[in-house]
Amino acid sequence: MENIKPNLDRLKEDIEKIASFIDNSKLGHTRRGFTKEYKEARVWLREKMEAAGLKTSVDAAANIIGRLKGTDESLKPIMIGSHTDTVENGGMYDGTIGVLGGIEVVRILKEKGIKLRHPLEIVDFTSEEPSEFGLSTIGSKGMIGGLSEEMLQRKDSLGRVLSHAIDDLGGNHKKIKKLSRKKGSVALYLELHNELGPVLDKKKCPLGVVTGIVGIHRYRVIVTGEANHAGTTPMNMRYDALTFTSELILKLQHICMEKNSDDVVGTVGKLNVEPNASNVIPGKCEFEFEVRALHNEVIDEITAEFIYEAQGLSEKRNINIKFDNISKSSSVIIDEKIKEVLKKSCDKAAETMYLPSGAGHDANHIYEIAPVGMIFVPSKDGKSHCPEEYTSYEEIEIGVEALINALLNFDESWR
Ligand code: HGY
Ligand code: MN
Ligand code: MN
Repeated sequence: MENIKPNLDRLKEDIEKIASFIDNSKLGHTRRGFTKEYKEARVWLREKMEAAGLKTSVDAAANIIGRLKGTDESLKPIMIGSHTDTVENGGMYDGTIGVLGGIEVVRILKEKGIKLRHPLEIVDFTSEEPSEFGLSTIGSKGMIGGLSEEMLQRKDSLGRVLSHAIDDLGGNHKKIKKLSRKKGSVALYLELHNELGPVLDKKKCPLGVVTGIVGIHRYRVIVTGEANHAGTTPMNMRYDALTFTSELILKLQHICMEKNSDDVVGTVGKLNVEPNASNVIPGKCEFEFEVRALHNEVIDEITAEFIYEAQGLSEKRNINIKFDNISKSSSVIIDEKIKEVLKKSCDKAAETMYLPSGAGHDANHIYEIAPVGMIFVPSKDGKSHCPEEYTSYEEIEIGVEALINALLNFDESWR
């Protein structure tokens, strides 16, 4: 069959349009989940889906779903998805190219008169990035019934409750569990994403087939020392929560670097200091850390070692420490058969290599109910989650072409 390419001008217009729904007071692209910009972007997105011929709905977890009928409606749907929220001061491609690329696939199929056997669902998953509620991948967790009552009751800094925020987006938190998708109810999940890392760009390879996706465990840690006068308290009479926290941060780095049998990474990316004044010894610190690896056992091992070491240090310094798990997503190893079909589909579009994903994705959760596959396009200089994030339109075009090939191949052969 001839190579089917997306209409790049149209796709480009969509990518640039959604990039206009941002918080202009921030750097780069900021469209945080549940904000005004996010809601406006999603109204526009839903209209785009309808215009492409998709029948849209919003599920209980506020995911926007556009459905295209298949010629055999007894088959389970193939799902293509990603997200349209961003991190703060983020880039314009993370997530958006997967959703908008999916809509472009639908338009191309229609123009070419191609009918799929399977029903097709294009999904914009609710708030994929870590949200103000201390939770990421809210929509995909919700879709599989993985949002616990405790999670739904979490509050953001303004005191808003997650369950209400989901309802406000058009979801229905009371029905999330009941209406969740069960194992086997989706034939296959595909996601096109920018790599968010340096491998493809460095190797000058336009396409990647993902072999596995890291699992992520996140914890909130509260360190309680004693605030006191920064001038009058001698160095050996202090219970400084921040110097202790610094020791912990370096400890996590050390443990992760020592463990080089697997590509494990650990990060403290969020830290609050109280009272945060130059002449007061910090009395309290609150930070969040995450550990990621391709094997869940490695994450468990590293986390256990860190917590053990931290507790030892806490006794030594007489400073209290408390750990709370915020979230755990399991790693994914992609099925051999899926990798094979994706490789064949990508090879037809451009040179392709296999690589793992160091970023987490909605696919981590959808994997609980369906086989998943991911295609990556390059991120220039490996930059992402920052304003410099960049993928050229030519690279996005190749990615969508590969996605079309993959969809057609799976639609024909997938059981
Ligand atoms: O944090 C992540 O890995 C993803 O970009 N949400
Ligand atoms: Mn991201
Ligand atoms: Mn993403």
